[in-house]
Amino acid sequence: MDLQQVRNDLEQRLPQKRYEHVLRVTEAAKELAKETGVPVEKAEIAGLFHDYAKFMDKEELLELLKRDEEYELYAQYHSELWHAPVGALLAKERYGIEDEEILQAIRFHTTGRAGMTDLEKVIYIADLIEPGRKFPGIEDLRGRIKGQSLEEQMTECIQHTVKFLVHQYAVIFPYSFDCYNEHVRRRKEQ
Ligand code: DGI
Ligand code: FE
Ligand code: FE
Repeated sequence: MDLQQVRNDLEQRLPQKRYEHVLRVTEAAKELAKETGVPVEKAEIAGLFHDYAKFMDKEELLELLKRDEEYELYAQYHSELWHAPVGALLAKERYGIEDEEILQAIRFHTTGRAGMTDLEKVIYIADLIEPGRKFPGIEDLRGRIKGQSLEEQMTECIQHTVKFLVHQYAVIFPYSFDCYNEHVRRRKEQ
């Protein structure tokens, strides 16, 4: 796969700030992958494609989503979530990415899920904490996950997201809760 071509396509497709976010997520994901024994090449591809479908029209996203086996589920939730499964679909169709692990990492980068692979966690965490992210509590979150295992980092990150969503009375996608519950259960077992 010609990753330079992918970067050029992304630069054309996305607003500059979003493109820069994608590059920072990719770098953060490669670094975290290296630290945790996850294939760096896969992290790079998943990182580059994770927001591929961001900034498509809601109508276009919904049209593509209709071909997804979980269309009925996603259609009931906020359109902000749709770019993740649609990104995986387009990575497969337009770029011939067949690696299921990479496709799942793109698909679940927004919500997480129960039973995430290490690659999925790497992309989820990198997306949340890349150096350009500025939200209240980010410094605290970065501090808490520093030097922790991938599992611990993911627990902190999904807790942060669920807390943030609850705080704004957002409707929460069931997989986000599944992810949170699984991680908190595991922590209590330890
Ligand atoms: O695409 P990004 O901005 O880089 O980040 P993202 O894909 O992780 O998240 C996109 C948005 O989706 C972000 O504002 C948080 C929101 N989100 C994540 N999980 C849920 C959610 N929104 C709702 N309503 N429900 C969720 O479960
Ligand atoms: Fe995203
Ligand atoms: Fe992102």
